[in-house]
Amino acid sequence: MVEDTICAISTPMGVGGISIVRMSGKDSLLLAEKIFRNSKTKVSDFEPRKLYLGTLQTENFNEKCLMVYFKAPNSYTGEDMVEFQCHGGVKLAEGVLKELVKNGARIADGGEFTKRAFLDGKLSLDEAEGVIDVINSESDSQIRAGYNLMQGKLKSKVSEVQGKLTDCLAKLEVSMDYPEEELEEETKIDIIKELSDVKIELEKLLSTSSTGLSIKNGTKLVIVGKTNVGKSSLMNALLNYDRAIVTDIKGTTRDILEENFEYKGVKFILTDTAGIRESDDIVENIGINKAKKSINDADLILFVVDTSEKLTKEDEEILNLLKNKENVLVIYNKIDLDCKIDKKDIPFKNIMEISAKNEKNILELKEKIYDTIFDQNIMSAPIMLTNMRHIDIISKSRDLTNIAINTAKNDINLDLLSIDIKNIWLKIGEITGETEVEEIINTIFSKFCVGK
Ligand SMILES: Nc1nc2c(ncn2[C@@H]2O[C@H](COP(=O)(O)OP(=O)(O)OP(=O)(O)O)[C@@H](O)[C@H]2O)c(=O)[nH]1
Ligand SMILES: [Mg+2]
Repeated sequence: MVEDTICAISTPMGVGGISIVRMSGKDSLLLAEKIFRNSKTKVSDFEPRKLYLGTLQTENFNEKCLMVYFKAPNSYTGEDMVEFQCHGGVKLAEGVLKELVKNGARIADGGEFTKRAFLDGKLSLDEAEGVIDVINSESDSQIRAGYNLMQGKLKSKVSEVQGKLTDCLAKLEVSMDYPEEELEEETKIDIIKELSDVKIELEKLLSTSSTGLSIKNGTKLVIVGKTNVGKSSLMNALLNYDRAIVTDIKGTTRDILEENFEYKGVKFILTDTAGIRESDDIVENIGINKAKKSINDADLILFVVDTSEKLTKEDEEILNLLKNKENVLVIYNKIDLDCKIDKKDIPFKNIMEISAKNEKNILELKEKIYDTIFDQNIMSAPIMLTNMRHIDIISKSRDLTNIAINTAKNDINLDLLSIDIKNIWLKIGEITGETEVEEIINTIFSKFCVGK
């Protein structure tokens, strides 16, 4: 149990309807008693989880606000907590905070409330990471993934795997205690089966990681093509407003333009680039080089081709740049005009026909992009790995499982097998924080905002 009482402004620092100032620690109620008055009830007699209207006295002003008390262990942090719901505004909230500090509270570090919840056993490490993911979400799917973590779905899976490993260890113990029973062979067969199941479970989780990371970080779409094919028109059509300048002058877009849009709850990061061509213009060439480089960052490359003109050597140069890529969607644009290209010259199978200018097939294109990137089975998987720390731990746990399976198969003694299995158990326990080192715990909580 931590000794001091911390305080922070938990709402953003700006003008708004309400500001919340919160405290956590054993002196929270005592401190509140010094500065808050309600006309009927003494603060020390306040019922937990009930809002009281009253006056908060500070050095420079009196604030009429609401107070709520949470009695340990039934609070977010697991400690005694008090929250004041004040009028919005930076100065006012700062005045309240100063008053709390004057009376003995300490200003909380970023994430310290959640860290206390973790130290009190209210949350596991992965659940706390879910909290930060929900707060930082920019799309519905990020919120869903964060909530799944926060609600302990990954934690349950970790416990399930650890349960299987504990079973294996118990069987090994029996076999080692009664060598005369000749259980050894049977035990090994049993354990190989259990470990193979664990491996399948871990691989199933790992198979969600690339989709999970696309959801967590946003999915990168890069529009490329030669000049004037309608890349910027396509960007505007996908965003549904005029973000990029469109003209019939070749080389209109010279720099990278980036903007986000959401489709089916997923955040897409859309990049428009300069048209690729031979140019003597220094500035344009910088843009063209940036365009070529951005191809490598894309989750999906939208290669725009103007069907109203024959293919040129610029189209061929781009085809050459894309030739070994699998993440290409060819977009035949300007289908409102006569088609002059031979589609056989473009060796990609994933194709969509549109008219960016007339906004024809734009919704269909969004659907195609979504279907190309996301596998429905993975999207509806109960657990999706969205966090590099978790992916790394699960991948190392899978490798350790392989090592243990080999040990079991290679007739090495049971003591060694038992050590291998314990290593998996400890590694996977790092996800929930059961077996995590302090340094990593501190890094995780330092990513939180103050007041959470
Ligand atoms: N008919 C027709 N014209 C289009 C279509 N899409 C774009 N255009 C026209 O093509 C011209 C070039 O469009 P942009 O969107 O600026 O082309 P871009 O590929 O961004 O060109 P750069 O920035 O120069 O590389 C403009 O005159 C657009 O109005 C379409 O679907 N049909
Ligand atoms: Mg453009």
